[in-house]
Parts: sequence; structure tokens; C-alpha cells
Amino acid sequence: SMRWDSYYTLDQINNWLDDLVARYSDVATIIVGGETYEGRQIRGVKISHGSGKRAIFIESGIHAREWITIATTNYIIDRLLRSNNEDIKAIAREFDWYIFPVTNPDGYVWSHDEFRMWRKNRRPIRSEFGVDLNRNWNSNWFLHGSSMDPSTDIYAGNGPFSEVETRTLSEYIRSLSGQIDLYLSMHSFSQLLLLPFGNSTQGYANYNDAMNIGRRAMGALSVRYGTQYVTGNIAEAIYLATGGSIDWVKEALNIPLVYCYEFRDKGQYGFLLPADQIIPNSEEVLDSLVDLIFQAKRFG
Ligand code: 0X9
Ligand code: ZN
Repeated sequence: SMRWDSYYTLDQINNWLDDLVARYSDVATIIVGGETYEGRQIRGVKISHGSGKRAIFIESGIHAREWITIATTNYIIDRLLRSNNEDIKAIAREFDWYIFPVTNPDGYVWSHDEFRMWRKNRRPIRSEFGVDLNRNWNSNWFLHGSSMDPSTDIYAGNGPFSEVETRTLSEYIRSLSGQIDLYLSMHSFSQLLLLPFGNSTQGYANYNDAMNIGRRAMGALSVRYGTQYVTGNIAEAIYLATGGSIDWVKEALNIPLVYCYEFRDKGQYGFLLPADQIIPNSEEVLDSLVDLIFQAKRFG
């Protein structure tokens, strides 16, 4: 099983997930949420203690170099299946979980094997490579924080859902949309909890509730190690950026609670967060997730 003391390769993660699902086959199954340009599967796990429950969806690693997001999502999977903590057992039991740790596997492999700071997918575009998969969703596509130059890290693609990764994964999410209560997109870094939308600070039906739930959850996150997160709308807390997954999930599918985490740290190591922070980052994020879900249940 995982030791959480280093960042695993895609093959190691796949083997670990296969072993885990085999051991917990009564509640866990491998799911395939889509495919990639290079022909890989976007593999994840469904955790379900009985059908017909409301669902929680987690997506991480859409940016290849944000390795901590994948390690932390794996840690969450491990705890949901193996923890003896009553709160964690409760959230594991009460929802159907759809979790995709590596939503950009081609990019993740490239980041391990060739260029650690790779962000995008690996589709060749003329003499360049890669579309920013968090600029390619069909929500205000190309409006802000995006480029039409494929040599940049924020190249949005040649149209909304031009990429097989976002096209297939979004269809998978759409097929579950009536069930999903909470959607989380995991990124690094900056220690932020972001709410849609990326083009304006204008609210939506449950904006104030979502903001308050998020703020309190970040309070819970800070308890264990004192790590401070700022909660805010994308456009005000970070920068204008459209075509991201959480904007599409909110706008097109109307999922009630939608957040984007930006994990540790605040720039000291940035994307190169040392592996000895995998456990503390994961623990505090899981603390916040438990708090968030307990609050959301109260809001009904
Ligand atoms: O720019 C991004 O895609 C995210 N920051 S990162 O440094 N991880 O690249 C922020 C995403 C905010 N969400 C949306 N724009 N929808
Ligand atoms: Zn990111």
C-alpha cells in the first residue's frame, strides 16, 4: 500500500488503485471517466455503500505539474475506504463518491518523464504541444485568462471541448449530474478555496451559502497545522479565467456546491511541494472536507 512519502508515477497509482479496489470490492469499483489524446483511460474509483445516494465528485491533476493534488486525492480515497474515524466513516457511507485523481494522465506522465513543469495535455498543435484543460470547458470559453497561442501554458484549444479529455469527462459528469451535490476540482498552489465564476463576481442562487460553508470549512482546515486559506470567487480571489471545469459544472449542470481548491503552499516551493507535505496537506484538506459535508447536510 501507499507510504505517502513520495509522488507516485501513473503506473504506480494505477497498480495501487487496482489493489485497493480488489481489497474493498464490496464498496469500491474502478470507473473510466474518459480517454486521452495518447489513448490512455481517465481512471477513477467509485465508492458506494448502497445505491441511490447523493453523489460527491472529485477531480484532480487536470494540470499535470500539480502533483500534490493527485497525492492528496489518493489519500482521500484511502481514508474513505480504510479510516476508523467515525466522521470519515460517516461521509464515506452517506454518499456515492466518484473520484478521478489523474484527469490529465498524458500530461502527468510527461511531467514525470520529461519536463516537471508541464501543465497541459499532450496533443500536438502545429509545432507546439498541449491545450490547457482548465481553459477548454464550454463556459465562457476563451473570454478571459486564455490564449490562442499553443506555445503558451493557457492555450484554450481551437474551441470549447476541442480536447478528448474534457469532452469525454464532461459527458461522464453530465450523465451523473442529477445525483451530484458537491463537485470539487483540486489544484495547487496558493491556499485558496475558489467559487465560480471566473468571469465576474456576480453571485448565483446559493452564492452566499456556498461562500459561508467554504469559509467555515477553511476554518476547519486551519485547526490542525494553522494553514490559512482564503475563500473567494475566482474572479476576485485569483484572476479572471474562463473555460474552467467548475464554471461549466455550475453553469451547465447547476450542481449545488462547486469549489476549486488551490492547495499548499503560497509560493515557497510552489508546484514542487516536497513530498513530506503530502500527509499534512492531505490531513488538513480532509478535515475541511468533513466539515464542509457536515455543513452542507445541515443546509439540505
Ligand atoms: O488558472 C487555473 O486554471 C487555476 N489556477 S492554477 O494555478 N492551478 O492553474 C485556477 C482555476 C480557477 N477556476 C476557473 N477558472 N474555473
Ligand atoms: Zn491548476
